[in-house]
Amino acid sequence: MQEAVSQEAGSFSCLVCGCGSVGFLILERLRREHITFTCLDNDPARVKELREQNYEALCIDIIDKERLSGLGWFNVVFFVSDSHEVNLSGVLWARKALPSAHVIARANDPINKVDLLEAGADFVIYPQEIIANTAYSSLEQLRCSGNSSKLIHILEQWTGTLGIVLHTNPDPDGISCGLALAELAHIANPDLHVQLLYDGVIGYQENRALVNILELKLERLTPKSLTQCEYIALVDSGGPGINNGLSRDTPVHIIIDHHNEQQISQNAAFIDIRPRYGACASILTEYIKALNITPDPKLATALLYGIRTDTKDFHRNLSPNDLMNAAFLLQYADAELLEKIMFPQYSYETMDILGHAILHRKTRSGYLFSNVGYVRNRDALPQAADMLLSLEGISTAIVYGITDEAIIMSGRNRDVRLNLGTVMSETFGAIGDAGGHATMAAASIPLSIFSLVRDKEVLLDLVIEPLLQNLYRQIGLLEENVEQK
Ligand SMILES: [Mn+2]
Repeated sequence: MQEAVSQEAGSFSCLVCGCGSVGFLILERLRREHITFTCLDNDPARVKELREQNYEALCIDIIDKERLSGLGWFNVVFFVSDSHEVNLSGVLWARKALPSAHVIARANDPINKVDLLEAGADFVIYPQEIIANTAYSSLEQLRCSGNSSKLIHILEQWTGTLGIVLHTNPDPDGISCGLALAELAHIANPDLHVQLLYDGVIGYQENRALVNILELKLERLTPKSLTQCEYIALVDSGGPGINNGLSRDTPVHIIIDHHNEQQISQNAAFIDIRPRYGACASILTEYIKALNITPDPKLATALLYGIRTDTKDFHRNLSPNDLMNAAFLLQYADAELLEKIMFPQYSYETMDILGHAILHRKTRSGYLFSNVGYVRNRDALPQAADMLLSLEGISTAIVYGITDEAIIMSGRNRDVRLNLGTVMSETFGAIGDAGGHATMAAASIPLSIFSLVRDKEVLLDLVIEPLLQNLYRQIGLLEENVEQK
């Protein structure tokens, strides 16, 4: 789906057909904004008046297709005469002659609107009072926010069910993005059914609080739930199988992400990956802004919380956009709701894992490693790594443990010379799922047949050494000198 404007970058021009009261307001606005345009009307007297006002108006009848075709190429074409039949004929012509142009038509009643849309108009406006402003804002949106318009345009065309797949063990950033995309899909296309799907567990007491307090309906990602989806969207994940429960060959239609993993070749209709952004919620907030949508308090609160947690309260991977988007959301967010989500109680298990991580830490040259043994709640690992990174003298903290299915690692880093995401992916990418950002990364190495071993901690002790040796080698640490401290 090509964007109309991208065809002739730099030379943006409009054609205004019909220069009555509405058309004239549009001309004035275009001139004020220094946008190149051509205008025409079929009434010689009107054309004369326009010329007296320094508009180079042409005397052409909209139904004269030959003369219209001689005018050349335009990015946007307006048909805003008083006559519905004339406007309709113009739309039909433009759809054929200028297939990639954005066509805006004026309707005099709702039935006209349906006719014009069916004829291929991209946007239909009425009544008069708002015509000029609406027309201009659609033009502006088209120019400034190609991506959000494109997303809406794609969603509009779909029928059936859209499955929004969150990542494995979804975090607030992913959850809020799923919620935002569902809202955009609902606005673009109320008939499109949307399901939020996830696998793993909703760990972290704050994440559970987010889901419960906002009363979100998240469903399990299963082969059955997948077959019910005609379309799949990924938020906060760069491709199928990258930190989500999809197999790598699952066709995916939308990808919105801020991680910089190597992207698997994708034929998705919509891909927007911005590694510069601290949170994926920031990207979704920009769509909301560009589309002039007022987010409801729940959505604004969720997105704000997503940005806050992914940037660790504006301290980590922060971009100016994250701050501006957070400021935008703040006007709509519910402070009381945010308070409830942010300060829930810790579970006993999380507290135990944090305690274990502190007691079993080993450090060397600014690196800290900690074995937390068998865990059910894997989300306690990044919390432990976060906490241990604040220990004096530590620039990189890596916490590891074992679940029923995998050996898991979570790392946090503030040493600018080290890209922890790259280290993890180079060390463990071949045998598991691994990657992340320079400052935060994770790895998960499946146990496969060894998942049958009953004593997982013994298994971990048996296999962890060679894995750690590889990691030490990657980061240039002499393995024998990692000591308890
Ligand atoms: Mn994220």
